[in-house]
Amino acid sequence: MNSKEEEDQLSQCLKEKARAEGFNPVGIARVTGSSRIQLRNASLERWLEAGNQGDMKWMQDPKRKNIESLLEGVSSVLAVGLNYYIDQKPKNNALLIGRYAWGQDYHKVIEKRLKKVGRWLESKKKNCKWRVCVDSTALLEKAWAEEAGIGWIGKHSNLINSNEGSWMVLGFLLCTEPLTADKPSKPLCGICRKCIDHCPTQAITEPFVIDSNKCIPYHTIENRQPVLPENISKSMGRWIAGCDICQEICPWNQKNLTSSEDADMQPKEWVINLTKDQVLSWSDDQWKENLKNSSLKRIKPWMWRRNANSIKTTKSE
Ligand code: B12
Repeated sequence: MNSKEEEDQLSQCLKEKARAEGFNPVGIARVTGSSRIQLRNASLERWLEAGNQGDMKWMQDPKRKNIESLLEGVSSVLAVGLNYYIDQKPKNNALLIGRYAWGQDYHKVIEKRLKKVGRWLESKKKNCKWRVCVDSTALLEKAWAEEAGIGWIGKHSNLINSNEGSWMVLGFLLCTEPLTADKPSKPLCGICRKCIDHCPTQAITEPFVIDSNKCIPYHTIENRQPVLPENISKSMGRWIAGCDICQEICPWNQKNLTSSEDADMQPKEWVINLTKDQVLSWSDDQWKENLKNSSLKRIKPWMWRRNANSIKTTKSE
Protein backbone atom coordinates (compact mmCIF):
# COMPACT_ATOMS: atom_id res chain seq x y z
CA MET A 1 0.00 0.00 0.00
CA ASN A 2 1.38 3.44 -0.85
CA SER A 3 1.21 6.25 1.69
CA LYS A 4 -1.86 7.90 0.08
CA GLU A 5 -3.79 4.59 0.24
CA GLU A 6 -2.70 4.15 3.82
CA GLU A 7 -3.90 7.68 4.68
CA ASP A 8 -7.28 6.99 3.01
CA GLN A 9 -7.68 3.74 4.89
CA LEU A 10 -6.78 5.28 8.25
CA SER A 11 -9.25 8.12 7.60
CA GLN A 12 -12.07 5.70 6.78
CA CYS A 13 -11.34 3.59 9.86
CA LEU A 14 -11.22 6.70 12.05
CA LYS A 15 -14.67 7.76 10.80
CA GLU A 16 -15.97 4.24 11.40
CA LYS A 17 -14.69 4.41 14.99
CA ALA A 18 -16.51 7.73 15.44
CA ARG A 19 -19.75 6.29 14.00
CA ALA A 20 -19.43 3.32 16.37
CA GLU A 21 -19.48 5.87 19.23
CA GLY A 22 -22.91 7.04 18.04
CA PHE A 23 -21.84 10.06 15.98
CA ASN A 24 -23.58 10.85 12.70
CA PRO A 25 -22.63 12.71 10.54
CA VAL A 26 -18.84 12.51 10.66
CA GLY A 27 -16.30 14.18 8.36
CA ILE A 28 -12.70 15.29 8.06
CA ALA A 29 -11.16 18.66 7.18
CA ARG A 30 -7.51 19.42 6.45
CA VAL A 31 -5.89 22.48 7.98
CA THR A 32 -4.46 23.97 4.82
CA GLY A 33 -5.30 27.66 4.98
CA SER A 34 -8.71 27.25 3.29
CA SER A 35 -10.14 30.49 1.88
CA ARG A 36 -13.57 29.54 3.33
CA ILE A 37 -12.10 29.50 6.84
CA GLN A 38 -10.56 32.91 6.13
CA LEU A 39 -14.00 34.20 5.14
CA ARG A 40 -15.54 32.79 8.34
CA ASN A 41 -12.74 34.39 10.40
CA ALA A 42 -13.55 37.72 8.73
CA SER A 43 -17.25 37.20 9.62
CA LEU A 44 -16.26 36.57 13.23
CA GLU A 45 -14.21 39.77 13.21
CA ARG A 46 -17.18 41.79 11.86
CA TRP A 47 -19.54 40.12 14.36
CA LEU A 48 -17.30 41.13 17.26
CA GLU A 49 -16.81 44.67 15.97
CA ALA A 50 -20.59 45.10 15.84
CA GLY A 51 -20.82 44.07 19.53
CA ASN A 52 -22.98 41.03 18.73
CA GLN A 53 -21.26 39.04 21.50
CA GLY A 54 -22.93 41.06 24.28
CA ASP A 55 -21.07 40.36 27.54
CA MET A 56 -19.47 37.13 26.24
CA LYS A 57 -15.97 38.67 26.37
CA TRP A 58 -14.40 35.24 25.93
CA MET A 59 -15.60 35.29 22.30
CA GLN A 60 -12.87 37.89 21.64
CA ASP A 61 -10.04 35.39 22.29
CA PRO A 62 -7.80 35.72 19.17
CA LYS A 63 -7.12 31.96 19.35
CA ARG A 64 -10.55 31.45 17.77
CA LYS A 65 -9.08 32.54 14.45
CA ASN A 66 -6.04 30.28 14.68
CA ILE A 67 -6.61 26.57 15.11
CA GLU A 68 -2.85 26.03 15.48
CA SER A 69 -3.07 27.75 18.87
CA LEU A 70 -5.26 24.90 20.12
CA LEU A 71 -2.88 22.11 19.05
CA GLU A 72 0.63 22.74 17.80
CA GLY A 73 1.23 21.09 14.44
CA VAL A 74 -2.49 20.36 13.88
CA SER A 75 -2.99 18.88 10.44
CA SER A 76 -6.54 17.48 10.40
CA VAL A 77 -9.90 17.90 12.11
CA LEU A 78 -12.45 15.14 12.63
CA ALA A 79 -15.87 16.82 13.02
CA VAL A 80 -18.84 14.91 14.44
CA GLY A 81 -22.51 15.55 15.10
CA LEU A 82 -24.55 13.96 17.90
CA ASN A 83 -28.30 13.88 17.24
CA TYR A 84 -30.32 15.14 20.22
CA TYR A 85 -33.78 15.12 18.64
CA ILE A 86 -36.33 13.22 20.75
CA ASP A 87 -39.82 12.71 19.36
CA GLN A 88 -41.52 14.15 22.43
CA LYS A 89 -43.09 17.46 23.40
CA PRO A 90 -43.03 19.14 26.80
CA LYS A 91 -46.33 18.87 28.73
CA ASN A 92 -48.97 21.51 27.96
CA ASN A 93 -48.09 24.84 29.56
CA ALA A 94 -44.72 23.53 30.78
CA LEU A 95 -41.85 25.99 30.62
CA LEU A 96 -39.62 25.35 27.62
CA ILE A 97 -35.98 24.27 27.57
CA GLY A 98 -33.75 24.04 24.48
CA ARG A 99 -33.66 20.46 23.24
CA TYR A 100 -29.84 20.38 23.16
CA ALA A 101 -29.95 20.33 26.99
CA TRP A 102 -32.69 17.76 27.65
CA GLY A 103 -30.31 14.85 28.31
CA GLN A 104 -26.87 14.40 29.88
CA ASP A 105 -24.30 17.19 29.52
CA TYR A 106 -23.23 16.91 25.86
CA HIS A 107 -19.79 18.34 26.61
CA LYS A 108 -18.98 15.33 28.79
CA VAL A 109 -20.76 12.79 26.58
CA ILE A 110 -18.94 13.89 23.41
CA GLU A 111 -15.59 14.38 25.11
CA LYS A 112 -15.60 10.90 26.63
CA ARG A 113 -16.49 9.26 23.31
CA LEU A 114 -14.07 11.30 21.18
CA LYS A 115 -11.25 10.57 23.64
CA LYS A 116 -11.77 6.87 22.89
CA VAL A 117 -11.46 7.65 19.18
CA GLY A 118 -8.30 9.71 19.87
CA ARG A 119 -6.73 6.87 21.86
CA TRP A 120 -7.51 4.47 19.01
CA LEU A 121 -5.78 6.84 16.55
CA GLU A 122 -2.76 7.03 18.83
CA SER A 123 -2.61 3.23 18.99
CA LYS A 124 -2.28 3.23 15.18
CA LYS A 125 0.04 6.26 14.91
CA LYS A 126 2.28 6.41 17.92
CA ASN A 127 3.58 9.95 17.33
CA CYS A 128 0.17 11.46 16.67
CA LYS A 129 -0.88 14.26 19.04
CA TRP A 130 -4.57 14.97 19.40
CA ARG A 131 -7.03 17.09 21.35
CA VAL A 132 -10.81 17.00 21.79
CA CYS A 133 -12.78 20.28 21.53
CA VAL A 134 -16.44 20.62 22.49
CA ASP A 135 -18.03 24.05 22.65
CA SER A 136 -15.92 25.68 25.34
CA THR A 137 -12.53 25.84 23.58
CA ALA A 138 -11.78 28.76 21.25
CA LEU A 139 -12.58 26.85 18.05
CA LEU A 140 -14.83 28.33 15.36
CA GLU A 141 -16.77 25.08 15.43
CA LYS A 142 -19.46 25.51 12.78
CA ALA A 143 -16.91 26.80 10.25
CA TRP A 144 -14.78 23.67 10.78
CA ALA A 145 -17.84 21.42 10.65
CA GLU A 146 -18.78 23.00 7.31
CA GLU A 147 -15.21 22.55 6.09
CA ALA A 148 -15.35 18.84 7.09
CA GLY A 149 -18.55 18.43 5.05
CA ILE A 150 -20.96 17.48 7.85
CA GLY A 151 -23.37 20.34 7.12
CA TRP A 152 -23.76 23.94 6.07
CA ILE A 153 -24.25 27.03 8.20
CA GLY A 154 -27.93 27.98 7.92
CA LYS A 155 -29.32 31.52 7.97
CA HIS A 156 -30.11 30.96 11.67
CA SER A 157 -26.37 30.22 11.97
CA ASN A 158 -26.82 26.64 13.16
CA LEU A 159 -25.22 23.81 11.22
CA ILE A 160 -27.69 21.86 9.08
CA ASN A 161 -27.15 18.41 7.60
CA SER A 162 -29.40 17.46 4.68
CA ASN A 163 -30.26 14.04 6.24
CA GLU A 164 -30.12 14.80 9.95
CA GLY A 165 -31.38 18.40 10.07
CA SER A 166 -29.87 20.71 12.67
CA TRP A 167 -30.77 18.98 15.94
CA MET A 168 -27.18 17.98 16.63
CA VAL A 169 -24.45 19.13 18.93
CA LEU A 170 -20.93 19.20 17.57
CA GLY A 171 -17.58 17.78 18.64
CA PHE A 172 -14.07 17.87 17.21
CA LEU A 173 -10.92 15.78 17.34
CA LEU A 174 -7.90 17.86 16.28
CA CYS A 175 -4.84 15.80 15.37
CA THR A 176 -1.36 16.15 13.93
CA GLU A 177 -1.86 13.19 11.56
CA PRO A 178 -2.49 14.10 7.89
CA LEU A 179 -5.89 12.58 7.00
CA THR A 180 -7.97 12.52 3.83
CA ALA A 181 -10.39 15.46 3.70
CA ASP A 182 -14.08 15.23 2.80
CA LYS A 183 -15.71 17.79 0.52
CA PRO A 184 -16.83 20.96 2.33
CA SER A 185 -20.63 21.43 2.50
CA LYS A 186 -22.48 23.88 0.27
CA PRO A 187 -25.18 26.17 1.74
CA LEU A 188 -28.69 24.92 0.84
CA CYS A 189 -30.99 27.46 2.52
CA GLY A 190 -31.86 29.00 -0.85
CA ILE A 191 -34.34 31.86 -0.64
CA CYS A 192 -36.01 30.55 2.53
CA ARG A 193 -36.03 33.06 5.39
CA LYS A 194 -38.49 31.41 7.80
CA CYS A 195 -36.01 31.43 10.69
CA ILE A 196 -35.44 35.15 10.23
CA ASP A 197 -39.14 35.99 10.04
CA HIS A 198 -40.21 33.80 12.99
CA CYS A 199 -37.65 34.95 15.53
CA PRO A 200 -39.80 36.73 18.14
CA THR A 201 -37.00 39.14 19.04
CA GLN A 202 -35.59 39.75 15.51
CA ALA A 203 -32.24 38.40 16.70
CA ILE A 204 -31.23 37.27 13.20
CA THR A 205 -30.38 40.76 12.04
CA GLU A 206 -29.29 39.57 8.58
CA PRO A 207 -28.85 36.07 7.13
CA PHE A 208 -26.13 34.19 9.11
CA VAL A 209 -25.79 36.93 11.73
CA ILE A 210 -27.15 36.58 15.28
CA ASP A 211 -27.16 39.56 17.58
CA SER A 212 -26.77 37.91 20.98
CA ASN A 213 -28.14 41.05 22.64
CA LYS A 214 -31.51 40.14 21.10
CA CYS A 215 -31.30 36.32 21.32
CA ILE A 216 -33.42 34.51 23.96
CA PRO A 217 -30.74 31.81 24.58
CA TYR A 218 -28.16 34.50 25.30
CA HIS A 219 -30.37 36.15 27.89
CA THR A 220 -31.63 32.97 29.55
CA ILE A 221 -28.22 31.21 29.64
CA GLU A 222 -25.43 33.79 29.52
CA ASN A 223 -26.81 37.11 30.79
CA ARG A 224 -25.70 37.61 34.43
CA GLN A 225 -27.74 40.80 35.06
CA PRO A 226 -30.33 40.58 37.87
CA VAL A 227 -33.21 41.52 35.54
CA LEU A 228 -33.78 40.61 31.88
CA PRO A 229 -34.39 43.48 29.43
CA GLU A 230 -38.04 44.36 28.88
CA ASN A 231 -37.95 43.60 25.13
CA ILE A 232 -36.81 40.03 25.94
CA SER A 233 -39.27 39.30 28.76
CA LYS A 234 -42.06 40.61 26.56
CA SER A 235 -41.19 38.18 23.73
CA MET A 236 -39.71 35.08 25.39
CA GLY A 237 -43.02 33.22 25.66
CA ARG A 238 -42.43 30.11 27.81
CA TRP A 239 -38.70 29.75 26.98
CA ILE A 240 -36.90 29.60 30.32
CA ALA A 241 -33.59 28.09 29.10
CA GLY A 242 -32.42 28.53 25.51
CA CYS A 243 -34.83 28.70 22.59
CA ASP A 244 -35.48 26.48 19.55
CA ILE A 245 -37.86 28.61 17.48
CA CYS A 246 -35.48 29.22 14.56
CA GLN A 247 -34.77 25.49 14.32
CA GLU A 248 -38.37 24.34 14.87
CA ILE A 249 -39.52 26.39 11.90
CA CYS A 250 -36.71 25.27 9.57
CA PRO A 251 -37.94 23.11 6.65
CA TRP A 252 -34.84 20.91 7.00
CA ASN A 253 -36.11 19.87 10.44
CA GLN A 254 -39.60 18.86 9.28
CA LYS A 255 -38.96 15.59 7.48
CA ASN A 256 -37.68 12.13 8.43
CA LEU A 257 -36.49 13.16 11.84
CA THR A 258 -34.89 10.26 13.66
CA SER A 259 -35.69 10.26 17.35
CA SER A 260 -32.41 9.59 19.16
CA GLU A 261 -32.27 6.29 21.04
CA ASP A 262 -28.99 7.25 22.63
CA ALA A 263 -29.35 6.67 26.38
CA ASP A 264 -27.37 9.84 27.16
CA MET A 265 -29.72 12.03 25.12
CA GLN A 266 -33.00 10.94 26.74
CA PRO A 267 -34.79 13.78 28.56
CA LYS A 268 -34.66 14.14 32.31
CA GLU A 269 -38.21 14.01 33.68
CA TRP A 270 -38.22 17.50 35.24
CA VAL A 271 -36.90 19.10 32.04
CA ILE A 272 -40.03 18.38 30.01
CA ASN A 273 -42.44 18.94 32.86
CA LEU A 274 -41.34 22.17 34.45
CA THR A 275 -43.71 24.68 36.05
CA LYS A 276 -43.11 28.22 37.24
CA ASP A 277 -44.06 27.15 40.78
CA GLN A 278 -41.33 24.52 40.80
CA VAL A 279 -38.71 26.90 39.49
CA LEU A 280 -39.52 29.44 42.18
CA SER A 281 -39.94 27.03 45.09
CA TRP A 282 -36.96 24.69 44.60
CA SER A 283 -34.04 25.42 46.96
CA ASP A 284 -30.48 25.91 45.70
CA ASP A 285 -29.71 22.35 46.85
CA GLN A 286 -32.66 20.98 44.92
CA TRP A 287 -31.44 22.85 41.84
CA LYS A 288 -27.92 21.49 42.33
CA GLU A 289 -29.37 17.99 42.37
CA ASN A 290 -31.45 18.63 39.20
CA LEU A 291 -28.53 20.14 37.33
CA LYS A 292 -26.09 17.29 38.02
CA ASN A 293 -24.59 16.04 34.72
CA SER A 294 -26.55 18.65 32.77
CA SER A 295 -25.27 21.44 30.53
CA LEU A 296 -28.05 23.51 32.12
CA LYS A 297 -25.89 24.03 35.20
CA ARG A 298 -24.49 27.08 33.37
CA ILE A 299 -27.82 28.62 34.46
CA LYS A 300 -27.44 29.26 38.19
CA PRO A 301 -30.44 28.76 40.52
CA TRP A 302 -30.93 32.56 40.85
CA MET A 303 -30.99 32.81 37.04
CA TRP A 304 -33.69 30.12 36.81
CA ARG A 305 -35.79 32.20 39.20
CA ARG A 306 -35.02 35.44 37.34
CA ASN A 307 -35.98 33.81 34.03
CA ALA A 308 -39.20 32.37 35.48
CA ASN A 309 -40.15 35.74 36.90
CA SER A 310 -39.66 37.28 33.44
CA ILE A 311 -42.08 34.85 31.80
CA LYS A 312 -45.38 36.59 31.46
CA THR A 313 -47.51 34.39 29.28
CA THR A 314 -47.99 31.19 31.25
CA LYS A 315 -50.19 30.10 34.11
CA SER A 316 -48.14 28.42 36.82
CA GLU A 317 -49.63 24.93 36.20
C1 B12 B 1 -21.38 31.94 21.35
C2 B12 B 1 -22.34 30.79 21.10
C3 B12 B 1 -23.71 31.05 21.26
C4 B12 B 1 -24.27 32.46 21.48
C5 B12 B 1 -24.21 33.24 20.14
C6 B12 B 1 -24.85 32.47 18.96
C7 B12 B 1 -24.11 32.57 17.65
N1 B12 B 1 -24.80 32.19 16.59
O1 B12 B 1 -22.94 32.96 17.59
C8 B12 B 1 -25.69 32.16 22.02
C9 B12 B 1 -25.65 32.12 23.54
C10 B12 B 1 -26.76 33.14 21.59
C11 B12 B 1 -25.90 30.74 21.48
C12 B12 B 1 -27.15 30.19 21.25
C13 B12 B 1 -27.35 28.91 20.78
N2 B12 B 1 -26.43 27.94 20.64
CO1 B12 B 1 -24.51 28.27 20.77
N3 B12 B 1 -22.63 28.48 20.63
C14 B12 B 1 -21.85 29.51 20.72
C15 B12 B 1 -20.39 29.12 20.45
C16 B12 B 1 -19.65 29.01 21.79
C17 B12 B 1 -19.65 30.09 19.51
C18 B12 B 1 -20.42 30.45 18.22
C19 B12 B 1 -19.67 31.50 17.41
O2 B12 B 1 -18.56 31.27 16.97
N4 B12 B 1 -20.25 32.68 17.25
C20 B12 B 1 -19.59 33.78 16.55
C21 B12 B 1 -20.28 34.13 15.24
C22 B12 B 1 -19.37 35.01 14.38
O3 B12 B 1 -20.44 32.96 14.56
P1 B12 B 1 -21.80 32.48 13.86
O4 B12 B 1 -23.05 33.09 14.26
O5 B12 B 1 -21.66 31.03 13.94
O6 B12 B 1 -21.41 33.10 12.45
C23 B12 B 1 -20.90 32.30 11.39
C24 B12 B 1 -21.88 32.28 10.23
O7 B12 B 1 -22.68 33.41 10.28
C25 B12 B 1 -20.95 32.22 9.04
N5 B12 B 1 -21.30 33.07 7.93
C26 B12 B 1 -21.17 34.39 7.82
N6 B12 B 1 -21.55 34.80 6.62
C27 B12 B 1 -21.93 33.71 5.91
C28 B12 B 1 -22.39 33.59 4.63
C29 B12 B 1 -22.73 32.30 4.16
C30 B12 B 1 -23.22 32.15 2.77
C31 B12 B 1 -22.59 31.16 5.03
C32 B12 B 1 -22.97 29.78 4.58
C33 B12 B 1 -22.12 31.32 6.35
C34 B12 B 1 -21.79 32.61 6.76
O8 B12 B 1 -19.65 32.64 9.46
C35 B12 B 1 -19.66 33.00 10.83
C36 B12 B 1 -18.35 32.54 11.46
O9 B12 B 1 -18.21 31.11 11.36
C37 B12 B 1 -20.56 27.72 19.75
C38 B12 B 1 -19.47 26.69 20.06
C39 B12 B 1 -18.16 27.04 19.37
N7 B12 B 1 -17.06 26.91 20.10
O10 B12 B 1 -18.17 27.40 18.20
C40 B12 B 1 -21.95 27.23 20.29
C41 B12 B 1 -22.87 26.49 19.31
C42 B12 B 1 -22.88 27.25 18.02
N8 B12 B 1 -24.19 26.60 19.94
C43 B12 B 1 -24.96 25.60 19.77
C44 B12 B 1 -26.33 25.54 20.15
C45 B12 B 1 -26.98 24.16 20.18
C46 B12 B 1 -27.03 26.73 20.43
C47 B12 B 1 -28.56 26.88 20.56
C48 B12 B 1 -29.35 26.07 19.52
C49 B12 B 1 -28.99 26.48 22.00
C50 B12 B 1 -30.46 26.71 22.28
N9 B12 B 1 -31.36 25.79 21.94
O11 B12 B 1 -30.81 27.70 22.84
C51 B12 B 1 -28.71 28.42 20.36
C52 B12 B 1 -28.95 28.79 18.88
C53 B12 B 1 -29.12 30.26 18.65
C54 B12 B 1 -28.68 30.65 17.24
N10 B12 B 1 -29.63 30.79 16.32
O12 B12 B 1 -27.46 30.78 17.01
C55 B12 B 1 -24.27 24.50 18.97
C56 B12 B 1 -24.83 24.51 17.54
C57 B12 B 1 -24.93 23.12 16.90
C58 B12 B 1 -25.31 23.25 15.46
N11 B12 B 1 -26.08 22.30 14.93
O13 B12 B 1 -24.94 24.17 14.79
C59 B12 B 1 -22.74 24.93 19.09
C60 B12 B 1 -21.89 24.61 17.84
C61 B12 B 1 -22.16 24.18 20.32
C62 B12 B 1 -21.87 22.71 20.04
N12 B12 B 1 -20.61 22.28 20.22
O14 B12 B 1 -22.71 21.95 19.64
N13 B12 B 1 -24.72 30.14 21.20
